[in-house]
Amino acid sequence: MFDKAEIKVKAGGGGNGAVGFRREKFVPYGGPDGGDGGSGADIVVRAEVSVDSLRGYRNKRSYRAESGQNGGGSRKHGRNGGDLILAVPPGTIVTTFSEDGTYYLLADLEKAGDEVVAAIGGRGGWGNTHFTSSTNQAPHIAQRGENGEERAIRMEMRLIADVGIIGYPNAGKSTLLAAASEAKPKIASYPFTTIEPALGVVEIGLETFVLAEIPGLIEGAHRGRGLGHEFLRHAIRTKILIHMVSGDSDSPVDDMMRVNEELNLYDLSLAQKPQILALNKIDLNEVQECLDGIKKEFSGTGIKAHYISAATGQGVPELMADVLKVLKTKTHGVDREEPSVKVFRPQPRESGFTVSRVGEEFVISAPDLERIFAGAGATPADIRWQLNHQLSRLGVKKVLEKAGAKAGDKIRCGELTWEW
Ligand SMILES: Nc1nc2c(ncn2[C@@H]2O[C@H](COP(=O)(O)OP(=O)(O)OP(=O)(O)O)[C@@H](O)[C@H]2O)c(=O)[nH]1
Ligand SMILES: [Mg+2]
Repeated sequence: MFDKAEIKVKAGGGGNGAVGFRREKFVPYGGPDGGDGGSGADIVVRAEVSVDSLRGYRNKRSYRAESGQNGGGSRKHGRNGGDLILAVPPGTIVTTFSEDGTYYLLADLEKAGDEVVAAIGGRGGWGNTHFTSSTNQAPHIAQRGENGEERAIRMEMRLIADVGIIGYPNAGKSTLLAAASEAKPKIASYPFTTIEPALGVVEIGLETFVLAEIPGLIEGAHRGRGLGHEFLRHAIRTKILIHMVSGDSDSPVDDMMRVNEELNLYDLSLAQKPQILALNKIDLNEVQECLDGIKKEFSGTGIKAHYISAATGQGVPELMADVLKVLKTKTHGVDREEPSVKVFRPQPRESGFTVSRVGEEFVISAPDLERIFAGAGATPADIRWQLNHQLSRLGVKKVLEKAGAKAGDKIRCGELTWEW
């Protein structure tokens, strides 16, 4: 079972704005009519019922969305790119990670229809019609489209089981799963037989629930020892836990407490899930002999336990009936209130600017301004005048003057350099 994928996504870039003028008889430049560029497409990760694994993302690791088209004359707006939808199974968690290895959560796509924009498409650039003013009727500048966002994302699918079986290796989790459902997990007398969560459907009369073996849980699992770290996240989705301890252990009560401590260290919500304790292997003579002592110890802790033999099936129907009873109280309680479909929206990008002095030049860094470019046929004087005009419009002029810029000083912004 494949339940994790790491991919690269790149949203579409915005189309460039156009520098264009209406053609009119005897007027060298009719009014400006350069259209805006179209927006680049977003990359959206969406949970869909028709998808049941992340397997498809194992081979293709890199995704690009369509770019927006450039604007044209006659105010023709460039076509927007169509969003690229990456379908994943419900229960997928999307995280993104930066180069320094920090992960942060983008979204938890719990149900079908939940979606998140994993990479935002670039905005289209403004055509020259946006740069007119009362004093400048023939702007020769336009704006390039923004680059599409590029990200590395990780998608992880959480199993959605109602009930998880936890416990040390060899406790008999697989044996119980096999006894209670049609599942046929591998059973063997050595630890770590099960290396991936195994699922089965338990039927009781007309009612069913999904039971999952959460394998590999040992001390230090929360720090990545054993396999526990890999799988504890699956347990987070379950509503209740069957905590299995082996009756032939030196101290079943200690085992139980140590596993609970692991849960606590991994995630508090896991530790707070209702647990049903199942002491296993009561068919063994050695367990029978000390069963009274074990029962006393457990009742001393106030915990109600089921005493079972997963191998012979003794006590298993009673255990499952009890599980179903607790499950029903959980399902009809607060957990039932399903929120409506969630759509995660990324933060809008920052605009704004900074001015710094680099040697003789004043350098303006401003995402929106840096994308301004000069159209063909513009004279340097035109450009200088128009750019300076834009700077004052955006309030950059004041900041430049404060920084000491005087007429004739060199200003640089993106690829353009001109005189103040
Ligand atoms: N006598 C007896 N043996 C059992 C019982 N339940 C499980 N076993 C044995 O205990 C061993 C481990 O059982 P599994 O079901 O593989 O245990 P597990 O908890 O799934 O172990 P891992 O997957 O390795 O973590 C096997 O040899 C089983 O046959 C039981 O009720 N009685
Ligand atoms: Mg197992």
